[in-house]
Amino acid sequence: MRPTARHPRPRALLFALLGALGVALLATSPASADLLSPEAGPTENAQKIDTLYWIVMAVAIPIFLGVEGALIYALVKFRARKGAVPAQIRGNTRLEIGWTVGAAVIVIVLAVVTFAFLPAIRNPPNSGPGGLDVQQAGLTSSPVVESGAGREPPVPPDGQALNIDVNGLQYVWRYTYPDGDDNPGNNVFAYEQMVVPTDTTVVLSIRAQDVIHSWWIPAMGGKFDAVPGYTNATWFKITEPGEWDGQCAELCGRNHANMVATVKAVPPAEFEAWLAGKRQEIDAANQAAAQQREQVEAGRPPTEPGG
Ligand SMILES: [Cu+2]
Repeated sequence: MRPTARHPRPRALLFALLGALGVALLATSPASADLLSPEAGPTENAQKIDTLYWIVMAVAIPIFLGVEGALIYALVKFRARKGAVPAQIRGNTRLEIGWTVGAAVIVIVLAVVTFAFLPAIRNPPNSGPGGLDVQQAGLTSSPVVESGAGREPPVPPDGQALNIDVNGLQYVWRYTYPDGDDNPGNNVFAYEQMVVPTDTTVVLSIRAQDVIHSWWIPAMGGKFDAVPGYTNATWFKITEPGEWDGQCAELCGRNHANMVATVKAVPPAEFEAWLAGKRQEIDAANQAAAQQREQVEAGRPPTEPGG
């Protein structure tokens, strides 16, 4: 049967499908962000991860091109031809020792470079001069409610960081802020959007209360498993105001795709105003709930809050 508009060739159909798949993949925003390396976001640890990635690439790409080039050259040059018999070579000690030692040296150099980078990726620095003074703001406590197994939150050299508790639940991220005391009952909390002060070292304790989730703001470098019964930790320090999007990166149920997150960095004064506003909102809601509870207990129908 000749191919017609109604019966296209299977191969054309395959190419069209592959093309559509390629366009779909490229159209997703993470794909167009940083094609070959992780995002180098607004925080030092993400930038260090990105730099390390490029150092490894600078070594790996020439090796890849060299090996593939030699392979393709040999495939073409020495391909089977009628009557031609290639030279029969067995072993070349110098060459074999050479590529074994060469490979070992490359691996050792990469390991040394990686270990040199690790401390700056793992350990948070102090807050900058324009950052929030957490001691003065009374936000030194750690709001982590649940203790158990896990990684201790990293501490900057001067011991001053804004500790935020990140809790993954189906299907939203909940952030609890410190309030200066160890009673977790009246801490300020927020969902989905995490507001943080600029130039301030922010340390996250990451956990989950139902199933496994994964905290992932690509620009902040790395994914962090949020596991029930285990507290994970990471940090960031953002110098300029801005907003960075993320997404739960562990399939956690049917609304996993909607489990998004944003980190919004604002100047310290704006952050404190936001925190105070949140506290008022939460207090007002608690009062309204208490009022309704009283009315229900007294047998009267509850009125709308504020009505
Ligand atoms: Cu999730």
